Amino acid sequence: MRSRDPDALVSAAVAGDRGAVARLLSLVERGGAAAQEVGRLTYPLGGQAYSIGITGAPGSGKSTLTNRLVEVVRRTGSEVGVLAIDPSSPFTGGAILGDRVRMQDHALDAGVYIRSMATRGHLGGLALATPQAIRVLDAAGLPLVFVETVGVGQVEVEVAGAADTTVVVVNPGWGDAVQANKAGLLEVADIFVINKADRPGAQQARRDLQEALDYATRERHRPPIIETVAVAGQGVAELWEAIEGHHSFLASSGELEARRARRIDDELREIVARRLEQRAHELCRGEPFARLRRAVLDRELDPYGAAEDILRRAGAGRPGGEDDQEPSDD
Ligand SMILES: Nc1nc2c(ncn2[C@@H]2O[C@H](COP(=O)(O)OP(=O)(O)O)[C@@H](O)[C@H]2O)c(=O)[nH]1
Ligand SMILES: [Mg+2]
Repeated sequence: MRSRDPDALVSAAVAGDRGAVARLLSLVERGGAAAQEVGRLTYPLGGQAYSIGITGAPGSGKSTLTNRLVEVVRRTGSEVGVLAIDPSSPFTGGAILGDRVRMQDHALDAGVYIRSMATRGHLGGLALATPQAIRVLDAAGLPLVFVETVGVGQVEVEVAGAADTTVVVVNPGWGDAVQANKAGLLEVADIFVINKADRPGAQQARRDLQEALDYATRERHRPPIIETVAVAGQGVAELWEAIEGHHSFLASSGELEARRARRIDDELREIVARRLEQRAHELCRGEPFARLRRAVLDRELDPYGAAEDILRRAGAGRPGGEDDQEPSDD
């Protein structure tokens, strides 16, 4: 199956051709019209997959843990997909390779599909490419998808939080990072893992987390804290139980649907925002734009007036439309 035609690739992927899945993910990774076409074709076929985000600092043991979780899941007979999202520049090829090597435990298992993904070139980057990639695996019939992301920046945390269940991995002695990432990571964590529990400080890390969670008084499932030694497989079965427990909780409380609806809201807003941003760049160049800039520089027009002019010509009025009227004085 050498075709690059999205239609043919999707049919092949649905029929179980993993090479076609790989090529679809490459199209998603590259972005543009072909990626959009992949999304259009795969979306109606999906809706079955459950996604699990694994996030944490670089080196916290996400890949090792994911690898072990895949082992546990495979024992239940379920097929599984793994996406290792690499948010960084082309220069971190080594890190991607590292994940690939580690994941080679499963290289001969046809029930496991593993892929590292960079998202350069995708309009909207990680935040928009990741759900599209999950949809490819969903359409290909993989019922479970692990998504490994580095939980450092705002965008990465958002990506991690876009899974059905989000696992945040910390290490003993991670106190500083807890402080630094507190807001973002506490917000998205459904389950905390203290990995490398073979090292000193695991109890302190647990107390730190518990205290931080006490402050985050929100009406929701309080994230359980699981200790693991991923290199030895310790605690991994408990972690999988916690993931399944969270899944059941979401499904039975109706929160899974609510969550997915909120994610669609976020995604739609993001797509529209990216499109408008792109449109803004297109509108703010060329001859008519240069003339307006001249007028502003010559103080014939103020910047807002010039922007109105540009937007009017683009067929976009003021944001808020009729509601956006000045308050009257009476
Ligand atoms: N001592 C110890 N080392 C671990 C454990 N889990 C992972 N590591 C090691 O930590 C390093 C980083 O692990 P990796 O899974 O690549 O982390 P990632 O960057 O978060 O994906 C590797 O050298 C692992 O062997 C653990 O539970 N205990
Ligand atoms: Mg990794």
